Amino acid sequence: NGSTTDRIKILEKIPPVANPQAKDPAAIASNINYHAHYSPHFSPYKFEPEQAFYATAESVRDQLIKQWNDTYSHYHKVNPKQTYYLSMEYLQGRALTNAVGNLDVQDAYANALKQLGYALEEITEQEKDAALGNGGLGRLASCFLDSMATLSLPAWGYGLRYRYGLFKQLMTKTGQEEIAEDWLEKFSPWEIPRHDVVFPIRFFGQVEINPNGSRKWIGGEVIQAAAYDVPIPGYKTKDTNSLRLWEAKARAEDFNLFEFNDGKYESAALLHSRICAVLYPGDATEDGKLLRLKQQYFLCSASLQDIITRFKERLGGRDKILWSEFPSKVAVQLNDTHPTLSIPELMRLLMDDEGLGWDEAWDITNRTIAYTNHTVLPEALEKWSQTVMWKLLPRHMEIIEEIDKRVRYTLNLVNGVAQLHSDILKAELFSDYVKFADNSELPAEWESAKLASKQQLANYVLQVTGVSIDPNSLFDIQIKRIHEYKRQLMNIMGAVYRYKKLKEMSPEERKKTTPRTIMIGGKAFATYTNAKRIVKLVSDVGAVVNTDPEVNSFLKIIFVPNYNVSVAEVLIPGSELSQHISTAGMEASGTSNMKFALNGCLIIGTLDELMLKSEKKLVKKISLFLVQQLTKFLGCVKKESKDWDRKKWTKMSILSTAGSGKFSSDRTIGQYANEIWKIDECPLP
Ligand code: B1H
Repeated sequence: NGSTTDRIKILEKIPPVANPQAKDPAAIASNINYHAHYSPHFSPYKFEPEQAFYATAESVRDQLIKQWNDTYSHYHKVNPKQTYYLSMEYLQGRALTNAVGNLDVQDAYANALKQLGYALEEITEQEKDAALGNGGLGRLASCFLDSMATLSLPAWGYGLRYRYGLFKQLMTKTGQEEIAEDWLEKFSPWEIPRHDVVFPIRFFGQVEINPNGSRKWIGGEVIQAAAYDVPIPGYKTKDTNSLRLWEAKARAEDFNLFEFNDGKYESAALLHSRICAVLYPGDATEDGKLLRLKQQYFLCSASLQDIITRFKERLGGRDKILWSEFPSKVAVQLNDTHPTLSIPELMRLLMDDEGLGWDEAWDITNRTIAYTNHTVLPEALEKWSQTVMWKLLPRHMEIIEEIDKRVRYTLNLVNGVAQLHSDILKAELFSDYVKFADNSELPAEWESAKLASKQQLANYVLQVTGVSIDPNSLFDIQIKRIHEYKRQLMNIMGAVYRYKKLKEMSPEERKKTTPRTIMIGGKAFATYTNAKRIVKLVSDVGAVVNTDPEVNSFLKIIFVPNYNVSVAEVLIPGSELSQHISTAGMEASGTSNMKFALNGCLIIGTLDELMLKSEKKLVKKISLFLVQQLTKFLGCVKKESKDWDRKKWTKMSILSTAGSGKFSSDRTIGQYANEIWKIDECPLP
């Protein structure tokens, strides 16, 4: 915590040396200092935590760039079948923490920064989360990228470079307030603009029919998709893949200077360049906006043009293109329906640009593209009127109608994100874990690790809410987007019930209960009134309970503001019990449940298998009936608090972690690679 002058003095003692492959702490410190001097983004003579973050990030990027380039050349040479993951959302979180962890240089960097007068944690905290997604679907995409690199799979992600990601949630007296999150405000040290990778994207216009019967989409408005690449390092591997994010740009020739001089600043070209301005902050909400459709088409068209270009580049000098080879070189995975325009777009590119016939193009498209479904909520199925579609994408509508005509009666297999696994814990596998759980030293070490994480979480809660919580109380957590079907309302009603019961008890009776801290966090879609009322209710209930001296050493209720990836990284390790209580049949899988379980947290969840008839009816109509199951929920909560005993908890916690291997995204991606994409690993030699 030195002063500005102290920091500059330290810096002056360390020689700035450009050394991209620096390994030992002293050399790394010199490389960080080099970036502070020679990659300047700030006024000179400053080395505050912010400047130190950018210099450190650039030093880590140095480490990544060589293996990133090597990976690219290696794929180019070997020309393996490659997967392309298309997603409208990625929730990457903080890249610096992830990169030093994956490169296994955490200690070296911590040490180097110590020489520069900083703690690594202080520096990593400077980074803004890249929040280009809403919730589980976006975070899953990011976990998948991580696993693809970790498993040395030739696989890239494609997405959009939104200027504004998911909003920042501020808690005020009136509840949630949304603040624009400008993650690119300064700049991102992790993205590399590829000025040589640019594709035209057309909107509107009309279909021209040639004398030979072939069709061509012409006219309308054309903008440009420009590529920005983000390196994706794998864990303990040299393979470094790419997340390619597209940015919309107006073409210089479309920028009408005369109009601009006439005061018409809103020219079509300028309007279109706003396509990537903002992420749609809806999570499973209905959205019929034209801009969203444009965003989706923009992602599909740019990515497929890029994929086809790479396919041609890798023909290895052969001038004849064998299109039948395309599916043995390319697999495209669609993250939910959002990028489904990829299907008619690939058909259009193959037929209209490459001259293939329908049957061949359809066969290639079928063998190339796969789709994952993430939800059964009807309001999440985006719909656009045919009028809008015909206007914006006339050629695609022709193709879509033809596909509809041809496949209307065939049943397609789709891929979901969950399966009810009855054989998760095989008896023999289990018995080994039980020996561990009963081992005399492990439970004590386990408990002290959990307590340390709880202490960190308590510090964080104090810092962001001003409320002090007891690390020895039971930490009971529910964090996810706020939605009626996720039943945060039932959880907070349970907390109110708990409060009332405590109030009725004598001081002696109270002392016999397990002190508990209930934490709820999540963002509500800005126009989702009921969700915002739930946020307000949780924070109001907390204000009453936390200031009631009679009970507040037995119960605290916290609304954790601005839930995002880096907040999750503090909350999940510190959890002992977590709530996954969506109405039966509504949650495709949930993903934080798996992260909690992996971190030794016990979970309360809805058992979809036992969906009751009465509840099935409820599913059809999400409304305030949502708390009908409160009595049942409280029964479950009561049982769990009566049974609470530390020894038993620890054993269950160890078994929970031990049984979580199945839920690693490495396992998921391994299976996708074998069963769907049919790709092999392609590790750097
Ligand atoms: C999930 C979405 C989603 N499913 C529409 N669907 C969106 C739909 O902005 N939109 O329009 C955004 C997101 N998100 C989640 O995916 C499911 O609710 C979870 O149950 C599932 O675990 C997760 C990952 O598969």
